[in-house]
Amino acid sequence: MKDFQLYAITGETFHPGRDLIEVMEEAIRGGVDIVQLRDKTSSKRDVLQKAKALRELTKKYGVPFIVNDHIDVALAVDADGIHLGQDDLPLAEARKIVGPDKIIGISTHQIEEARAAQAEGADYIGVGPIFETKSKVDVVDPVTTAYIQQVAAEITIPFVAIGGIKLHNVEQVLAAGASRICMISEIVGAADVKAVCEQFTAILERHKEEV
Ligand code: TZP
Ligand code: MG
Repeated sequence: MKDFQLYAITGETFHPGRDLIEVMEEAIRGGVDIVQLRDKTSSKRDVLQKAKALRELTKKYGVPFIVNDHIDVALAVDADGIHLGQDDLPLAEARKIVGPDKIIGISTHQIEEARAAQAEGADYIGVGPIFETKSKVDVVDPVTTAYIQQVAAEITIPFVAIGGIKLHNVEQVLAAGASRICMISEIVGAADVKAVCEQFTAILERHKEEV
């Protein structure tokens, strides 16, 4: 898969009154290089409509588009991949459905899950929640940056840190060994989405030069 560093997930509750596509376009223009549609409340039909619009947008900018949970929607709009949690369809079954070419990302909260995802052929893993987050209801306790260190030392597939990442704590995440970060609220809830993404991009680029 094409590598990425700044991953934005949708979260419409964080931008009331602002259009999803407008917000995500600003994020991409600020440096977001992979987008995920994550919608736990809308009807399948509404998820499909949003996925179609995001597919069009991401195609225009050449940015990979991932759908959370809804494998059928991902296939229907020809998304680049899907993202699954530990309670979703197991990776092997999901792979049978989407075929060899789609990206499959798996959320992990402990090293055993990371090892299993890698062994089963995940294209990338999510590592988190690093810090406290209000964006996920059933979330486990923060895994802290110690989990990033563990993954960085052992796992060879790409991993992305997630959960409570903000401009004020991102340096801790990068110092622990992450080179890809994923956010909902800090990006889509920003007053100036593009500017925040530009700041994260600059921090990521600076960090790349330092390591
Ligand atoms: N998975 C682990 S934490 C999280 C997800 C989807 C929520 C991240 O949102 P935020 O607002 O960046 O903390
Ligand atoms: Mg899920």
